[in-house]
Amino acid sequence: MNAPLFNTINTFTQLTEHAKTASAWQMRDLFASQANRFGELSVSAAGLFLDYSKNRLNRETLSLLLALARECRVEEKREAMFAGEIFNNTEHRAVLHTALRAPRNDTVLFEGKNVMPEIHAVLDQMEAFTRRVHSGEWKGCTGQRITDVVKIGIGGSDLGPRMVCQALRPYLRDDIRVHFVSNVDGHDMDAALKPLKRETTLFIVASKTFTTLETMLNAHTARNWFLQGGSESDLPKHFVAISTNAEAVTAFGIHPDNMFPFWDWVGGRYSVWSAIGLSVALAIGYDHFTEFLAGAHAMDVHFRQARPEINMPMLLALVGIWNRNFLGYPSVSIAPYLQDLGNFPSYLQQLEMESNGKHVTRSGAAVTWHTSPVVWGNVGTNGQHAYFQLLHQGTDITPIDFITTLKPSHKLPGHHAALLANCFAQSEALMLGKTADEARADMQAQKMAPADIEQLIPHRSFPGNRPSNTILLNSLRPESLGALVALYEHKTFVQGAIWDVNSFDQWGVELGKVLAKTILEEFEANTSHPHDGSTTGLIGLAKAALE
Ligand code: G6Q
Repeated sequence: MNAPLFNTINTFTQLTEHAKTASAWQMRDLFASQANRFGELSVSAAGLFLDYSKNRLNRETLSLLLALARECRVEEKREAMFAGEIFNNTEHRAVLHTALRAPRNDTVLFEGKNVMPEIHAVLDQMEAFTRRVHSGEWKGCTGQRITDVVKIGIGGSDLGPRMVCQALRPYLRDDIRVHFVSNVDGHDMDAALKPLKRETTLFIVASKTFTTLETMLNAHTARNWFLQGGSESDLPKHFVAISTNAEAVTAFGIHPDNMFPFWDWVGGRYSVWSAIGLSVALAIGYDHFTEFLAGAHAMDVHFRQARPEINMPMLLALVGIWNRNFLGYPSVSIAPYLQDLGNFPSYLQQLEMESNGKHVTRSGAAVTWHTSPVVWGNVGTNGQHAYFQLLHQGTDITPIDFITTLKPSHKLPGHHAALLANCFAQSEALMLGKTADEARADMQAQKMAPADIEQLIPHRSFPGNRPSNTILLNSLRPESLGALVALYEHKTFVQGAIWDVNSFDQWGVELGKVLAKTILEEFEANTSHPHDGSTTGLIGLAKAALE
């Protein structure tokens, strides 16, 4: 789909000019001059609330950004994705993760065929399997029920289920424990296996391609561990696979009946909604898994139907574009004020950076504008006691997404009010900063010596004017988590559409996979390939140590 290049369109020039004025604005003043700024610059959708008023923008900025989205044909591109067109143009694939969470009776066409029956056949397979495991009907090799699941997979086949299982901790069943192993570092698998018993453990090997080095090595290690005390004929009771590659699954020795398929039109980092979510269903129960899908679907409907002015993913994306491309901020920090969202920054890091960390347009021309910012972060309040110093007073300005819930899932008194107070205080402090006069008044109140006060003012005053969004959920439940993840998926989509990059390939990741295989062969077969001097030197040191 051809759209004019981002930096050649009219609104790009207008926004560039506008940003020159905006960089002098103080958010304090914007709040003072716009009485209902909070009401005007906030939006609700699918049970989520987004406050984007603490950004350096005004009504004119917003209307220019909305015009930018129109000029970049974001809505047309959105429809092309939902309609199953070959949107991933470098891999010749459709992009249909949204169909995975659509209701059974919807029609989603891909190459003229409705994909919904296939999707729901796999969901039915997942449901039947999950219920058999939970009821104890699915038995291990000695007739005992499964108590532990080891989910093996990496990247897009790991981060989603890992993040969701942590986020929905209050929903975890107490009759089954799900463990995640992703790293090829043997310490990961070793630690996971140590407390487990073969006869009550189920391994899920999740890999879209079923060729990924780390996952295949971990899967073989798991199989060898199992076979030390079990027999080949017992494997079907203890190993299932999730993949698009049936041939490789069979070659590994997993029975086709134990395979849960998905499709090449589901990108790895968009796959938690597919059979890749089987570990989630086992951990929290199938019904809660379907609530998670339903929450995402509610956000899909909103994204597809709401006018751009009140469209949450669109607005979140446009504010990000403003901060990245016009105000020039190089990174975005994610600050969930919720311990259970501890893995959410890593999840978003992959979603946004792998999707939009691109240097050419969809048609292969070099981009001459910035694409994905660096995405990083950690939970609050912990981050406050570590790197927030840089966010307040460092030389780079880093926009922050604060994410929290109005209600906790626990009943411990006092904690949630303290958490929310900190969360809101941070965005306020980042925005307001502290003037020299305010710092002076504080120190005078502490009866400090005037000479000390003047010396300390540069250190104890803050520039402020630092942007943030706040996303509020009522509580962290499967539906609201589904909506939150879908919000960021669509934000990523909109930004990729504006930057005119293919958000659904990952050739950089593929290169790393290929090169690692070559070097591994050099270790194992003691062959050598030509490399640069540094890599040759490092390989030599490792060969000597591994001998
Ligand atoms: C995701 C990426 C990447 C991928 C992993 C695992 O979008 O492509 O993170 O998910 O490399 O790949 P497999 O699922 O094929 O093992």
